[in-house]
Formats: sequence, C-alpha cells, structure tokens
Amino acid sequence: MANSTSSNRFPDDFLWGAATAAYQIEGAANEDGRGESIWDRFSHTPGKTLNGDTGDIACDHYHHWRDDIEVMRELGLQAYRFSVAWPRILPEGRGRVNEAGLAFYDQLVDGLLEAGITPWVTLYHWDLPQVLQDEGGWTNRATADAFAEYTEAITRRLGDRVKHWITLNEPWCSSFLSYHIGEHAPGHKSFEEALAAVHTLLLAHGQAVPIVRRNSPGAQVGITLNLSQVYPASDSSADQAAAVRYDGYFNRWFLDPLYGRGYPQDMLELYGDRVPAFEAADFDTIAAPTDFLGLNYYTPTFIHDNQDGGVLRVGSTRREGEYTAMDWLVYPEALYDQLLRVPRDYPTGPLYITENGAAYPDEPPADGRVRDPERANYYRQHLAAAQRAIAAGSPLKGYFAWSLMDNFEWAWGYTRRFGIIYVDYATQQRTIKDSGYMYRDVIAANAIDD
Ligand code: IFM
Repeated sequence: MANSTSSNRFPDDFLWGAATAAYQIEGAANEDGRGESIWDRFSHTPGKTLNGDTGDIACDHYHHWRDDIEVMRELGLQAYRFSVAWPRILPEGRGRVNEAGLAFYDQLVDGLLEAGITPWVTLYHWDLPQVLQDEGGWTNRATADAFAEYTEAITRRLGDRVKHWITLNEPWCSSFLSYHIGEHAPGHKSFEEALAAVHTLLLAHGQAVPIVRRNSPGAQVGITLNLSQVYPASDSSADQAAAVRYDGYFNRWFLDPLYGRGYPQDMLELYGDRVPAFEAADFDTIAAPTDFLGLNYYTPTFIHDNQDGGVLRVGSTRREGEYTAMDWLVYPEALYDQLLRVPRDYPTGPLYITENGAAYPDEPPADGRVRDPERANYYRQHLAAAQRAIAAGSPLKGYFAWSLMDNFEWAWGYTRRFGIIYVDYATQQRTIKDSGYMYRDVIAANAIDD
C-alpha cells in the first residue's frame, strides 16, 4: 500500500478510473441486431489488421460485463469510461432504433451504479455504421446530422443516470489517421478528405452538446482529444517553425475551433485550396460551451523541418530513450507540459486524462500473477508528472488508465496489450496484472508511492 504524505497525495476529490471502447472489447458483432461498422468491414478486409484480427469476439465483454464490473470493484475504480457502439443503437446509422442495443447499455449502466462506479460514456469511439460510410462517412456533412439522431436516442435512454458524456474520442484519429494516413477504417489516403472529415466531426460534436444537455439534466459534457505535445528537434529556426506547423496540424486545428477561434490562419494559408468550403455559422455550433476537456496522452513528438515532408514539410526525429511495444517513447515530462500548456492557451475548464497507459509484451499468468514492472513504472512516472502539473496549477481533476483490459488494438489486432487486466482470449479468463494491483493501491491511498 502506498504511504500517503502530503507531497505524493492527489487532491481529495480527484477521480480515478479506467477506460475501454466498444469495438475493442465487446465482441458479439452479429448479435441482437447490431449493424455493421466501418471497423467490421475494415478488419475483415485482408491486409488491414495484423494477423487479420477482428473485433468479432474481442473480450466478449457483451457477455462478460457482470464479471468485468466485479473486477472493476476489486480495483476500487471510481469511474469507468466506455463507449457506446452506434451500430447497436441505430443499425442503419439513422432512423430505426434497436431496442436490444439500448437495453445492453441500460443494464451495464445500472450494474455500474449498483457497484458504486460512475459511468463516463463516450458517444463515438470510431465504429461508424458502415451504411453511413457508404454515403461518404465523415467526409459527408450529413453524417453530423445522423450523429445527432444517434445522440438523441442514447442520451434519451441513459441521460437520467449517466451524467458524464464525451462526444468524440480522438477526432484526429477518425479523420487524419483514417482518411489520409489510411491506417484506420475506412483506410483512405486523401488529405482533402481528412480535412472534410475533421469539419464534420467537429460539427457533430457541436450539434451533440445541446442534445446531451437537454436529455441529461445536470450532466457534464466534453470532448476527448489526443493532442501531440510537440517539441522542435533542435534550436534551429527551421525546426522551430516546423514544430509550429505540426502543432497547427495536430493540435490547434482542433482546439482553435472548439474554443471559438475558427481554424488557425497560418494553417489555412498553408493548406490553401485543400480546405473544403465551410459555412461561417458552423463555427458557432462547433464552439458550443463544454464542461471539461479530455486528454489522451501517450508519447510526445520531436519535429524537424523537412521540405520533402508532405503538406506540412516536417519530419519526426527519433529520440534516445525507453520505448513501449508500440514503439512510443516513454516521456512523462511531455504530459506535464501538455497539462499546463493546453489550459494556458485555451479556456478548457477542468481537464481529465481520459487515457494514459502503455503496451508491453506480457507473459501469460504464472502462479496467478502477471508481472509487468515496465507498465507499473510507466504509470508511476506519468502519475507523478500529473501530480507535479496539478501542483503547478493545472486544472486536472481525474485520470483514466488505458486500458481496463487487454483488447483489440485496432490495426495491431491482439498483438499489443494495454490492459491492467490480462485477457486470455482463448478462455476469456481475466487476471489482474501487477500494474493493476499497483493502480488499486494508488486509488486506495489517493497517492503514489514515494
Ligand atoms: O487503443 C487506443 C484507443 O482506442 C484510443 N487511444 C489510443 C489507444 C492506444 O493506441
């Protein structure tokens, strides 16, 4: 058990949770009227995921959710962040509501509340109904209206009990990574499409906020971004300017419109006619006031000038250091910097780390234990950075470990394990890892080890 001295304690009202996402854990892909999502189509397309892995079964949480709540209770979690699968609620993307889909989340929410765990619901964690993708997906402005219909249906059903809502998870991934880099569903490679997708996503967020408020009185609503903490790779003015461009691409392109500034002028000039035409009123919708900002943090980026480096004319520099199984540098200082920079530059209100964690190649349980000292160390270092940031004035109010359990890591399939709970996919046996027990002790003490 961690000793709690005033120096290593978190604020008394600090919130401790863990997070997952529907497609990554639920399985039951073809049950109870669930429609096809872009991730079903993508993962079933040869060559798109490692080993051809799909989320068809995943952690079978759809059938094991009661056991999973028991493990959450054992860990002492105060909050659980999960996402709702849009294709379970509206299998055709819009229109007909699937009662069985609503019923699943209904019982999950009731089970959590009975266990004393506060549900934090993400509306969109990347599983767009395939029928909407067939009409252009996020490049089609009408998808924002379909998202409003979906938000209406789910918040009307859960809004009496769920009081924490996240509209979108990591819109950079559902735009640039999905429509330009092509690594995520639907796997397209067009920068213009990605810019159009960002705009529709932001519009969808802005339209959803008042719907959540109407159907969930007293609720807090926000959005989760995966910002990149960007550093110039050197002191040269060229690298510094490159880092500003990259920051514009990854961070300001989302933050500026969300906080009422429209798209950043320097980036509009850089992108030129790649930027699709927008309606001016969209920016009022997008800037709907929110109650908090969710940040997902894993690793920073070191950027150098590279005149051959695409639209942005940048390259990323590999730094010496420890890397996780995702080949992501372990660099907690960047979390500290981000927790101070974002609320300094934008009126975010309270911040929550809605994801933070690390993949390492775990061995299966031996003697009932999974020994994962690297992951425990990753958590300790990042929690210490978060604590320093709070002491320096960051409005950080809570932390969600990513992830509650090992799961389908998108294009990496089941080859990357992020859980604090080990999942044996053949038997669906769950085993709390050593890092999970460490996290349990942190929660119980509201403090990290000296
Ligand atoms: O697994 C993902 C999650 O779905 C979104 N944020 C990053 C995690 C690790 O890659």
